[in-house]
Amino acid sequence: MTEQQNSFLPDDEFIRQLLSRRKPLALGHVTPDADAIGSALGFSTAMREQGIDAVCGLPASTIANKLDFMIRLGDATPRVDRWSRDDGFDAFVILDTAGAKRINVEPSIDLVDDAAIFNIDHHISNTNFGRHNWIDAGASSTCELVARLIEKLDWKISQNVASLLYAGIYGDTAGFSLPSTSPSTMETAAMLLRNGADVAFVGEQLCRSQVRSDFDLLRRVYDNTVITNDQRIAYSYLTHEDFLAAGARAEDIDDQVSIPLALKGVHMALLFTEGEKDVVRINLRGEGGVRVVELAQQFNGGGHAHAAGVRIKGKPIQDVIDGVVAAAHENLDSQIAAIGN
Ligand SMILES: [Mn+2]
Repeated sequence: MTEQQNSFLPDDEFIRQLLSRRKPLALGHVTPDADAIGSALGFSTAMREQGIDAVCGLPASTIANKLDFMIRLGDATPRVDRWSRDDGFDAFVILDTAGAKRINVEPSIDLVDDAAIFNIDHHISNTNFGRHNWIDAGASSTCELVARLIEKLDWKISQNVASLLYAGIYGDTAGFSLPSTSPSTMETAAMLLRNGADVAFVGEQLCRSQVRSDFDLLRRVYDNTVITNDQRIAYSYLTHEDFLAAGARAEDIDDQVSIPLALKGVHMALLFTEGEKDVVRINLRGEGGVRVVELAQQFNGGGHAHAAGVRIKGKPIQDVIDGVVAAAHENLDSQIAAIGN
């Protein structure tokens, strides 16, 4: 995290350097969510509308079913699954990605140590890996940052760009319902609406368009939910067999942790998923001011204060559950002791 926690805009040098680039590649994080897709595809589309030859790196196979509509909104922008030096990119704009290792596209940008890397993000755990970093951990979403930047630059905001950025803000704030939602978030969303963001379409796509495999997966998340520690921790899990039975993929895990989190009285919710064989992903959420980023960091994960993630390879899912749930109990007990209730 930089000191610029409430900087609403990047500094002049960041903007000057960014505007001097003619062929940037915009990238997001692995297993991209609405904010990663919205910011990478929205910003690259906005750049193209300004005559900049921007390209978006976004492997099609990594997109969740329910976020396919965002790819269609950004269809006018060329997308690549990989990049190479021969492509002639003169900058990398990395969005919504806390560390260089989490970038969604191969090969690693470490290969180009002289590259102009622009890092735009709101994760508190961002490692400032760019040459130019604009990290605002007070922002609801990277899409909010991008929308502010485009507005400041006085660029045209097309209807599709407005919808992409709105979808990212909506996704990261769980429909404007998380503590990260600020007056600025609402103002930014209103600005996007004035530019044609399609609220009903985005809402339908994100909230009311489940394919059958996603629906069947949710059924299993409900069935597998366990409540512990005086009802204060709830977790659920999906084994690799659960994915196969539902016909779902690892990429289809998004905000299903909201199911154990939805229980009354739950302060901390965890979702363990084995979408890929022998890789367990954990989504962590805290409610009512409970933090989860330190718990995630204990297992080499990261994220935001109240929403974080972990990946653990090569361990049986039951061992991961046992270890992490035990650590979650200790962590929550110490947080409650510190608050004094
Ligand atoms: Mn985000």
